[in-house]
Amino acid sequence: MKWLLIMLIAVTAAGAEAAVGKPWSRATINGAEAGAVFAVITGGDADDKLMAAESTASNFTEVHEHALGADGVLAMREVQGGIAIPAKGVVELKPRSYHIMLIGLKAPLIKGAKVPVVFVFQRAGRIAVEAEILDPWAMSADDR
Ligand SMILES: [Cu+2]
Repeated sequence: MKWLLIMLIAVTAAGAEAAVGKPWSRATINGAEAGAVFAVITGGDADDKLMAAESTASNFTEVHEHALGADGVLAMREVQGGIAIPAKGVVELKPRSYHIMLIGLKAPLIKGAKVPVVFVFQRAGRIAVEAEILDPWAMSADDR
């Protein structure tokens, strides 16, 4: 009983860390060699940052954002310095916004299958998830 109490106190003291919910991706079509992964990230008790992502499904994995380029065209690019995850906040990775880019897919993403992704946070560390692969035109985790 005593050790349990000590463990509970330790967990409480450590506080809640950022979490990755509802990870999803889109099936690739026509042999596309890139894919995107989306999710809802909820902040922990302290500010955090999503620094990077990794996946065994692609040769390169980057954290991307959509932003207006100098030419006025909305384009995606790698996020510099990570995505801020405010304490208790919610940051959604979604189409036309932040996303994890899988570059150089080793195999097509098939609807109904799952793709492994590791989210790397400054505080929360590495969080491994399996993103569900939805329709190629899905716009949210609820599109099936
Ligand atoms: Cu991208």
